[in-house]
Amino acid sequence: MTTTLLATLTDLLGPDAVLTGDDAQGHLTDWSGRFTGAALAVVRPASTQQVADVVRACVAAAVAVVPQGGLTGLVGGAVPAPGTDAVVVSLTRMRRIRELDAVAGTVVADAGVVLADLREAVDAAGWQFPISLGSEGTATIGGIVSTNAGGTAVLRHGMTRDLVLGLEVVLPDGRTWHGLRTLRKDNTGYDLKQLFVGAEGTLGIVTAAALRLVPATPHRATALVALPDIASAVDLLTILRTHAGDRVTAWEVMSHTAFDLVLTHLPGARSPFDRAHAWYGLVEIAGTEVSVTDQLEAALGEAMEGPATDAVVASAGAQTDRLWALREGISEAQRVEGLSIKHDVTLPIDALADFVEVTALRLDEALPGVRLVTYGHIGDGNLHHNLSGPPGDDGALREHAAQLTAVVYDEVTARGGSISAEHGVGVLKREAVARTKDPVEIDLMRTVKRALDPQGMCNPGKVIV
Ligand code: 2HG
Ligand code: ZN
Repeated sequence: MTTTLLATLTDLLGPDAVLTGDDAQGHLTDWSGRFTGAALAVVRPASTQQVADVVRACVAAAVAVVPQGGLTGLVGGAVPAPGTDAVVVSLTRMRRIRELDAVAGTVVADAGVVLADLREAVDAAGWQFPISLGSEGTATIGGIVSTNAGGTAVLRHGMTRDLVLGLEVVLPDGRTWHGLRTLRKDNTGYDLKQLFVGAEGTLGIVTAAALRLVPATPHRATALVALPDIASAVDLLTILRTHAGDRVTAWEVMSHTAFDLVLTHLPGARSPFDRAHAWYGLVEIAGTEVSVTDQLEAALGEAMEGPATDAVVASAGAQTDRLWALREGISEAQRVEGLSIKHDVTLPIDALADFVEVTALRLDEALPGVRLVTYGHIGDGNLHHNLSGPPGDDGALREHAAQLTAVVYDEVTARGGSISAEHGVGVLKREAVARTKDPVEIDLMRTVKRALDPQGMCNPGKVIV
């Protein structure tokens, strides 16, 4: 059966687009290195028609498909789950921007278009696509839609979900739903596109998306702020909003542990401060007027009388990039440091300080010396409350991982938070989600999955168990 399926796929796509053995390896481990799967083959279709042909061939052979973008999701959503005999469908050859409407402010792009390429094309047309990720040079449009990606500008512009106007999806039975409408208003029944956003490929394969753009904000003012604690970061958000309203585009926070890892591992990284601080915040205010810099300076002037202990405003584009590199380098720096246990969580903003304090104590009790690498999108209540082992002792971290994660999830749930803020569920969190979500919600999710994919053809073993 397998040989027949491989022959059929080769007939459909050509030999260069069907990878097996060593050629497939690059598609079977995600960016974090933590998730590796095995596949019958990795296929690289070049069109929606070819994706549909692949799905139909796999359905006929009763072999599941695993859709794949840039492999930067970090929860194991885009490599086959352990024990599945699947065909990986990489969308990365489908990289055409089909249409960019500079009057309406919409773009239609293939699933394999790299996010940074889309952002560049949109910028050139005088608009902005505001999903901004450290991984945007690799992440794809199909991937960000399928995972409902967040990033650093959610505070102002929302998650990917808020920017999707329409989708084209190859369904688990091989039919194609041509839902690429760019209408702002369409109230003709269930909002089907939203089912596929964040479904991580478990309900079908997103092959293209119609996206809403936002007006360009050519003037950006950026500062790195030193803070004594996380409560001060929350207070500062209020001050920033008083001065700049919805022009506050990013408000990111980093613990000194996270910041120091970047200084250690990112070539050329340097702190702009002459001494170390407990916490750091990165703020960006953006708009169409030059006055964004005045607004930032006025806000920081007020902050220096209260929550902030020091601040540096970027004076030029190059310095802005250097400050952002300190924030966006954390994930990579933690990877270079060794094993990391990731907790991408969200809480009500006023619960963050207590959450950080209580978990720090409980985690250190569970594994003395464990390092809390806390950072994230504090404006959204979203922390990456990640752990690194005691220096040189990844073994202890591996051994205690389940217990440590239970502590974090426990404290998140007790405060009405969510155990996955922006990276989704994949294989990493499927059991925890099934355990912690309202049983009615889980039941509805299973009902939707059964209705759209009764044979379990699309990305088995992900999201729901
Ligand atoms: C970030 O905010 C990303 O930098 C990555 O969401 C988070 O690596 C991580 O845990
Ligand atoms: Zn993040």
